Amino acid sequence: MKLLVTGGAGFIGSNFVRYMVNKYPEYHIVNLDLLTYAGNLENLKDIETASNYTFVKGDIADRDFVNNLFTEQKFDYVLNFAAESHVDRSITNPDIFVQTNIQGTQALLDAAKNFGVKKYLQVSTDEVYGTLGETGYFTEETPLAANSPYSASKAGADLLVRAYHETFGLPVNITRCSNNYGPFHFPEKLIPLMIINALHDKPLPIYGDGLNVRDWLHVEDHCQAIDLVLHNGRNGEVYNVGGNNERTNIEIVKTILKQLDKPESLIKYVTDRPGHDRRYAIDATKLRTELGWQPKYTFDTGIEQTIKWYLENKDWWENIISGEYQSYFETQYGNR
Ligand code: NAD
Ligand code: TDX
Repeated sequence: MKLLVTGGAGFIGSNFVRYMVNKYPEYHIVNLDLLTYAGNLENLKDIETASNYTFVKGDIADRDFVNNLFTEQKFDYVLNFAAESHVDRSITNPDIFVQTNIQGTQALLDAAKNFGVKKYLQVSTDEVYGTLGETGYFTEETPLAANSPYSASKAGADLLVRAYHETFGLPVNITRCSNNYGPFHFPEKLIPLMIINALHDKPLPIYGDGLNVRDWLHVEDHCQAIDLVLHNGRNGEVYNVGGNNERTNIEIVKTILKQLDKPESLIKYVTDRPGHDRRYAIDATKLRTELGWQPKYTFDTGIEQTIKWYLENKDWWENIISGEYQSYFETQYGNR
């Protein structure tokens, strides 16, 4: 069984590659990644020499490249994690989001169709459903109502996946997951950014009133969900993945400060994100009842493990924040 995992050098992709390489020694995992600012082979140091793992550098939106890869190698499964993933970057530079997230997905779908893969799995997001008010949950039937260029590009990709199933009979699944956290999370995202800033006694920028709600899921629980959908998901179905861990952003930041024994005076309220979705909350009943998914972490155990990981892996994030990311960080928050 040969799996193509795209975006396997990013946060969730690298956790998934590790999970699969260790769990299925009889499978061969090919990791295709462009190594953008968010891709980092350091994330996979511990398994890079495993006999059932290969890395290939390339762009999912480069049709010739993708076609050649599928001609050279016969993939049974394709799992597409590769994406531009950061909402704030999609506000300043939407073009690359359309290119990678929509055109890249289409190039992979064409290859999956033309080379007859057994399943194409698209890793999507709850952000395609837009925003919730104070009550209610996103189910798989919630209409798509994306609000950011990022989520619009993911919604466009989801519709292409659906269309390739309906029109061409391609075997597909889509997973829509809530906010992930855990080891190897890139430090532009809320939780790692706050941990690292707090450790440096730097201000913690909270957008707006800090009362936006996200439904947090430990990345290992997400990996388990994708494994279940890959093997047992019904053809053509969407599965929501969420941990039932709704927290306001300010609660998250206060939890981190408390665990690091840092003062709340580091919190700095800054201009809100344009189009900032107010609340996300996932109903994962389908995944739990149909496929028997059970998350391993509560938010309390997960955040403790994550903070510990960042404390024990300073070299990993110091390398990242000392590079190109530093200038991004300064333009992003320097004048707020
Ligand atoms: P990430 O930004 O950490 O990683 C993305 C990876 O994709 C990087 O390794 C990057 O180099 C690679 N990549 C980017 N453009 C590429 C291209 N054109 N060709 C090949 N590789 C390319 O993202 P993440 O947080 O790990 O998210 C992975 C997937 O999960 C994305 O599709 C994202 O939309 C989805 N998702 C993420 C979350 C979350 O909370 N992080 C939640 C729900 C869904
Ligand atoms: O500095 C910050 N201050 C702040 O208040 C940052 C970076 C974020 N925030 C807020 C915005 C959000 O309400 O924290 C919340 C989480 O923000 P992000 O970490 O940027 O995540 P989010 O926008 O919710 O999107 C994430 O989850 C869904 C991923 O980046 C997406 O790829 C995924 O689809």
